[in-house]
Amino acid sequence: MKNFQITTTCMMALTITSVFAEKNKKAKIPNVILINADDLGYGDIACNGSKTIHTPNIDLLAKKGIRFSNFHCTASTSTPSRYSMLTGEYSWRKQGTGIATGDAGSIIRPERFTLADVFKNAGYKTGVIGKWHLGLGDKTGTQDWNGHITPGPSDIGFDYSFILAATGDRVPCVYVENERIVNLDHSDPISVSYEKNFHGEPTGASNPELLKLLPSHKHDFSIVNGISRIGYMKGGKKALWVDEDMADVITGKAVNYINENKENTFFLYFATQDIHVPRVPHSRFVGTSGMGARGDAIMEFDWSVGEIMKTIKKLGLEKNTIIILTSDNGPVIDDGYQDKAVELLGEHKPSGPLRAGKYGSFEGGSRVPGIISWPSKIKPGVSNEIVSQIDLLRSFANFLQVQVPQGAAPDSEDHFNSFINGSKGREYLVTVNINMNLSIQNSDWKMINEGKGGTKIVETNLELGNAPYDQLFNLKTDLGEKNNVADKYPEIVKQMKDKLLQIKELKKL
Ligand code: NG6
Ligand code: CA
Repeated sequence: MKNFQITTTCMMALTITSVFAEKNKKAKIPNVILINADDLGYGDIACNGSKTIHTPNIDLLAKKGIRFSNFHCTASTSTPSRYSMLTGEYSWRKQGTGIATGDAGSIIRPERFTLADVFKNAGYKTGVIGKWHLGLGDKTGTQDWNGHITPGPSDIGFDYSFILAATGDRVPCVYVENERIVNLDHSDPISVSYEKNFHGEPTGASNPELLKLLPSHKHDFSIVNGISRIGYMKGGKKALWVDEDMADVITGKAVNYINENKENTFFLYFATQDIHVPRVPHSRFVGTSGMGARGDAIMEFDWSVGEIMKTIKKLGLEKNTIIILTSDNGPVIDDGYQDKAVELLGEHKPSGPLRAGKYGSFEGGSRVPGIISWPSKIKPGVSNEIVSQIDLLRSFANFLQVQVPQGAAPDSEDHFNSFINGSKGREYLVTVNINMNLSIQNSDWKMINEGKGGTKIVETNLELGNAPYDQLFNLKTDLGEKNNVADKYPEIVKQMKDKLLQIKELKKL
């Protein structure tokens, strides 16, 4: 009887889904392309006020859509930020959502309802191309890299995937297409370890003479393409990526994906490796920013955005395609390689007017570029409303009339109208830093909860915002978070702390 009930419920869900999918098809619902850059700071794009960088394609996108000045990811590092965006759940509710190794098991388990499921249930074709960093396979360190690496993106709503398992600086340095390594020669199998090196394999630490880019800290394990990484790998020579070609490869895949799906309605999650380390842009971008590898990688990212824009225009899809451009966390200058990013930075301010950047609790860590264009519906402009990537899930679900299962996406709110016409956004937003310390903000105030951890990552020269006491900043008058006014406004600190507690407790899964 129980089984019968479950089956009936499932079938009803399927029927409802397909009715909506059919209806949506007829209504010419928009394609959606979500471009997520890696470590791109608020101040790294010209349209956010920077005079030191040239980003013509991103600026054009902003001109056609809404540019948000208060657009947030939920965490100042990649894995938790991406986790929240795809699941609609704050990462700090779930263990194991810190920065993932390249051999991490799937962090978003197959039973989870995701942003990709929203689109899939609405009848879209769904694809992810680029940086994944959410784990693959069942358990950490046990994947069959030479076979079907499952579970993976196809288990959480993506029909198609062409991804890097983790990041550019972590092994395995191969592309994984639909959960299988691309160009794998089975006579040269791949082994991966985050514990120990494979016998006789060179590393950055033991063989620096083999390196074309030296590490500045850590990143001295296995060597691939003359660059030492985090983690050890062996084999798979034909499958190894060439960093200089990565933007061309993934942008090419994204363009193909759009071309192949021009008759369908599609959702493409395009997550670039730019501008994360190692920053090794293609030679045609080298020297274009006058700022060294970091600036050149921004130029390369801008090019990728332009290729996507050109493609939808050429196919006549521009009017009815929503493009969302954002970043997974704030900026960092030296993140582990001697790429002269610090020396050549000049006057450029990667966080713009914001304090600090990646890893930390200050605004530079989680207030990121945010642009949304949809030429047939959006009136171009600027919005100062608080919006967050975590709300994409419920916003699109409600827009597409897709039912979010009970208990799923507990922190995601419907702010479709804020995304599309800049109307009132979120009231409160919680963000988390690398030390798991929480902050809460509204449009006036930001309270960084007392927490543990050092004040700075010395190697990256980035403030973390940790303090053993509460900090309060008035974002309206002190966007740069220079003056901690917690002592002056204890009642506001209390109100923010109470709200944080309420959010923490009310929404336990
Ligand atoms: C850090 C790495 C950094 C980068 C980061 C993840 C060291 C010292 N630093 O641990 O280089 O890889 O993890 O970045 O190893 S993220 O954008 O993917 O979160
Ligand atoms: Ca990142």
